[in-house]
Amino acid sequence: MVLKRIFRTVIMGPPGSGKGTVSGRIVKRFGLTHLSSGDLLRANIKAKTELGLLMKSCIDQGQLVPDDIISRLILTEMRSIEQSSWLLDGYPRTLAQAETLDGVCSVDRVINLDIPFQTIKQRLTSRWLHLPSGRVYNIDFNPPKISGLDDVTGEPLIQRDDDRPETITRRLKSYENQTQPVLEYYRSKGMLETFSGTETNKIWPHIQAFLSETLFSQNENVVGKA
Ligand code: G5P
Ligand code: MG
Repeated sequence: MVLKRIFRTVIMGPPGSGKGTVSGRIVKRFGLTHLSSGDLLRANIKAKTELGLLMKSCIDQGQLVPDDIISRLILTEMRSIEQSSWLLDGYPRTLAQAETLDGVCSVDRVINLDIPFQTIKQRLTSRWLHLPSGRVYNIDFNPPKISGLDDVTGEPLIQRDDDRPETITRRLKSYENQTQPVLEYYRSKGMLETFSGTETNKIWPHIQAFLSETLFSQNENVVGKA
């Protein structure tokens, strides 16, 4: 008999390390449900919700939004996917957030993208985004078929306000100070799997092999999308 269970995973890495790009591939290949804290915040900003308006300046300045606000937002959203296997992108990124997440569920594995900061700075200045779906493009790496337009919907692409060079530097600093301790937290629990490199296409086969092994080993089959 095939055992079916839910698989809960987190993807971590500095700003621009490819969390969104790799998440898109994991969703396509393994059917996990993707939940990105940054996409959720940007959707709130676009919809001009009270929370979005409050958080916009914080995000544009490259600072983390307060723990209680992001935790409430993410945990509310997680209720609708609790019966699916999921992939959290961008949360948790402080120790307080990691402890909050631990209080509501147990994470199975944490994928860590270890990409040099210099590589990241070059990538982010040429990133383009389809805001409604979170699909990311890059002029050098994966350009849209038609310049400035989303491949799937044909809608216009935007550049993120927090992708200005001085803001990128601040985001990397905040990653070092506030998020790297979370990596230690998961490493000490034996949950962290690190993938190092400068190119997503070279890292991806290793992530794919790791997930295939983890998800389908010992006759275990995870539950995909609900
Ligand atoms: P986000 O939205 O979570 P970040 O800063 O963590 O933002 P970001 O910028 O979204 O991360 P990413 O998802 O890791 O980066 O990377 P990506 O978008 O896939 O790839 C970056 C670019 O590189 C793309 O153009 C892609 O096409 C290209 N690329 C990928 N691979 C390659 C490659 O091999 N070669 C090349 N040349 N290009 C490549 O959070 C935003 C803000 O929201 C708040 C904070 O203010 C944060 O700054 N926030 C939170 N605050 C508190 N707590 C939380 N948990 C929060 N979550 C979000
Ligand atoms: Mg992202």
